Order: sequence, then structure tokens, then C-alpha cells
Amino acid sequence: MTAETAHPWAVQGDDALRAHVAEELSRTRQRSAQLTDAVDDEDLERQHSPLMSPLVWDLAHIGSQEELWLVRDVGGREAVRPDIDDLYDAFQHPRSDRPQLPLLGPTEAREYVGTVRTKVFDLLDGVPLQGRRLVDNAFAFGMIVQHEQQHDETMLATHQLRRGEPALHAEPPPPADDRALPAEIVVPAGPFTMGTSTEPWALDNERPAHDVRVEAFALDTTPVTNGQFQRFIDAGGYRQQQWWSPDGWAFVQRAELEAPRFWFRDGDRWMRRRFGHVEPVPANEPVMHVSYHEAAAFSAWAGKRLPTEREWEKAARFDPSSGRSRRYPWGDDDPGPDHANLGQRHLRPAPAGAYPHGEAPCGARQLIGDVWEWTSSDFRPYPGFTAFPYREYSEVFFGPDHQVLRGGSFGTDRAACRGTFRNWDYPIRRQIFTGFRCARSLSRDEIG
Ligand code: AVJ
Ligand code: FE
Repeated sequence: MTAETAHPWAVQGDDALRAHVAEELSRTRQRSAQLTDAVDDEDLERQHSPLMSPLVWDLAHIGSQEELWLVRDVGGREAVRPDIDDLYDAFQHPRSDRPQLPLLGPTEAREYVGTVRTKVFDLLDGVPLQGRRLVDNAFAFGMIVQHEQQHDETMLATHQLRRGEPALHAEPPPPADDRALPAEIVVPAGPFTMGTSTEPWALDNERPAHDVRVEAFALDTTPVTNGQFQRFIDAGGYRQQQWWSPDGWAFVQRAELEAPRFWFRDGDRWMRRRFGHVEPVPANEPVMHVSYHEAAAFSAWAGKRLPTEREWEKAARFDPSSGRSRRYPWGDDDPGPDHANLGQRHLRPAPAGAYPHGEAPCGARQLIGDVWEWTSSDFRPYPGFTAFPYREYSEVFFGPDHQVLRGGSFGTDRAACRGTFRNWDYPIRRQIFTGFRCARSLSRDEIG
């Protein structure tokens, strides 16, 4: 029998649910507007990296998905722009080709997303939120909020790739707690409930809840820092084949890697470019912009390994006092500013050891927010998985090509992140806000 904490939807009653949807849609649109208003039209249409779409593509794609699911499907309304469905179908055109398409310009794209949103607010008043799986608990609206937030994080990654003066601004994150933390914590062996069958806006790949057994393991209390990663660089780790998998070694040779992306040397110190600022690499901040291969090589060099996805989720959700899995490391409350660094509130990860109120029962910190964390697991369906509402969200990505990322980054919104949330990417990707922490299997003596 699976054991999730009972977490009734904080929003109770039909009117409150509609109000919550409206609030989440508006809050999210403000972020999309901020990301796209921060630069001029030319910048919006330019491709800042072949890895990314022009920002103006992301903006109209956000509107296109909202039109497809909310205006047409949920609302049963007439199509707004059926002529542009193909342009904004991510499966029709690879990111690198998107600048060549006859895309909507910045003014047209803004008008389009505004028109769609007006129709959505209009239909939100009257549409039934029950009786059909797509609308139960306003799921389709939650899916569209998350979709827009995911593209906002993608646009934030485009901002990081963009050259030029800083265009975005935010307060610095909170400092590390001054109490000394142990380097690693231990999670005892035993079963726990992974995934969810109760979280209303959880996406298909997080479902259903199922019990898995996890052997005892040790996990780093915090993500690996820049200072720790620099010791690997200084020790020659990028040039020593013994730490790398065959694929990792081939990649590091071919791409001639010698440090995380956006780092460069200035005399004998490491500098980095961060949203247009050039600054010394801060030693106590979680490392980011490393590929899975670099994370795995560091772990091997440190005598450790990356956690499996199961281990990561058990550390983040399992509450030994109740035997249940919770929504977040701190419990079942929605993330607040004291729990985790999310939502682009800050434009960088907080130092390792920050967010004492976000600590998990096992003692691990910063599992949610700051940096995505590579796991050693590839992206697979849970037992009992069914694609919903479309195969192209998760199912077509299952298999050995994608590695699972957990926990969200400073650029992930709270609506698009929870203890069960699964992200994935190719193991060579470095432009995303991704770091890692190490794990270790325990020897028989340590288990006692
Ligand atoms: C879940 C972040 C891998 O951005 O590629 C966006 C989410 N799916 N539009 C991505 C997504 C369709 C997806 N990730
Ligand atoms: Fe999308």
C-alpha cells in the first residue's frame, strides 16, 4: 500500500479554485512579460544560441499551447490562429531552424498571447471543473501554467546565453546558515512511496504513487560547490580518463572542456559570466552549468557517485516519523521564500547551507530550488504509467538518451516544481541551471 501524506488541495471549493487558476495564470504571465520586455525587438527575434529558440518563438509557443488546450479543447471555442499551429509545434521544427521560420514578430506575438488569454479568462468563469479528467481539479489550467513557467525558465537560460549588458535584475539570495553542517547525511534502508497519485497538478510522468525499496545510502548535505568543483579542475580531473565513462570521455575530448560553461580564466583565478555580469566564481555557491558527464566524473574522483532518482526522492520526501512521503522536503506547505530559492526571485543559487527552513527530515538542504540536480537514472515510466493528456510531454522521451534531473533551480517556479517533479535532458547539456550532489553506498560496517 502506498503512503503519501494526505494533502488536500489547499484550494477548497469551486470559486476558490477558479480564483487560484486566475491568480496563477496572471502571476505567470507577468514573468513571461518581464523576460520578453527586458530586451528590444531585435534581441527578441535573434537566436542567441543554436541550442535555443528566439525568445519571440517561446512567447508565441506559450500562447499556441494555451490556445490548443484551453481555448479549443477545454473551452470548445473556435480556433484563434489555426494557420500558425505548425510554426509553434516543437516537434515540427528543431530549435536551430526556428529563426528561419515566418514567425510572428514581437508586436504580433504579444497581441496573440493577449487575445488567447482574454478568451481563457472568459471561459474560466463558466467551464465545468469536474466530470472529465482533463478539467478535474482544473488540471488543464495547471498544466498550461506549468508549461508557461517551463518556457520562462528556458527563456531565462536564453538570457544567460545572450551577450551584452545585464537586462534582468533581482535581489541577492539569502546567506548560508552559520552553523556548521555535516558533509553528508545518512538515509537508512527501507521502502518508501515514490511518485504521486494525489497531487492535483502533477504531470503524467510523476504518476502513479508506487512503493520502492532503497538500500541505506549517504547523501551530500548540500549540492557540490564551485570551490569543491575547482579542486577537481586543479587536480587535472578534466584530463584524467579514469574518472570518465566512455561517452563522457569522448564528449570532454570532442568539446575540449576544462571547466563549467560560462567560466573563464583571468590570470590564476576563475571568473564567470552571469546574466551579463562578469565576476569571480563564488566558492560557496553550488556549481552549475555542468553536464551529466562532468557531474559523474567529479563524483568518481571524489570516491562517490550520483544518487539514483529513487534515492533523491526518498531523501526529499520520506518522513520517517510517519512513514509517509510528503510533497516537499519541509512538509506539505507550498514553497515560500524561506523554504527554497525558486521563481527567479534571485538570479543565482544561494550559497550551500542556506535555507534552514527547507531542510528535509534526513538533514539534506536545498533539494528544492537553487540548481537542478543530475541523477544517475535515465528517464523511464513508473509502473502503471499512462500518457496524459498527450504522448509528446513525456512518453516520447522515455529511454536511455535522457538523464533525470530533480529539484528545480532558482529559475524554476514553485508551480512547476515539487518533490515528485521529474525533469530530463541529454547528458551533454550545460546551458541549463544544473548542478549535482554526490551519494555513496554504505559499507557493511557503516550500516552497523
Ligand atoms: C520538461 C523541461 C524537458 O522544456 O523541453 C515544454 C518541458 N514540454 N514544452 C522542455 C516542455 C513541452 C520540457 N522539459
Ligand atoms: Fe513547450
